[in-house]
Amino acid sequence: MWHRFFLICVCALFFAACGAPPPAPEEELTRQQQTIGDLTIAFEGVAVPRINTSQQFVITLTDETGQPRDGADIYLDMKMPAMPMGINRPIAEPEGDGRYVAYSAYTMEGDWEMIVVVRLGDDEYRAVFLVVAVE
Ligand SMILES: [Cu+2]
Repeated sequence: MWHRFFLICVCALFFAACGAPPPAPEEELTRQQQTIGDLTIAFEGVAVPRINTSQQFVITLTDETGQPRDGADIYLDMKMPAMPMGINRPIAEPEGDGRYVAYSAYTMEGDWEMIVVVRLGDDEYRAVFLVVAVE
């Protein structure tokens, strides 16, 4: 009986301590992707990025058969849905093999929308990826 009571206390303490901690910054990468029509846009960056540190973003384009798509003009539009944050639109430079790389920094902790704007010929594609930046 005492043993059981002790266990309940330990669990209660555990949940009190670990209720809703802010995510810890880490270097682990996250990869998210969206398919819009015939184009798949993948976004890769640090999963839980720290603010005001240089971040690398890798955009990968593939067509409906999984082949890499080169020749696109791409920029990212970094926005916070909660407030106007000024313009932060890094251009992604092509590296070949459907890969494009951009650099910028998150300037505030919280929810960011990473809007990837892709122009391929006359077509424009927009994919939105969500990232939470921490202090
Ligand atoms: Cu903000």
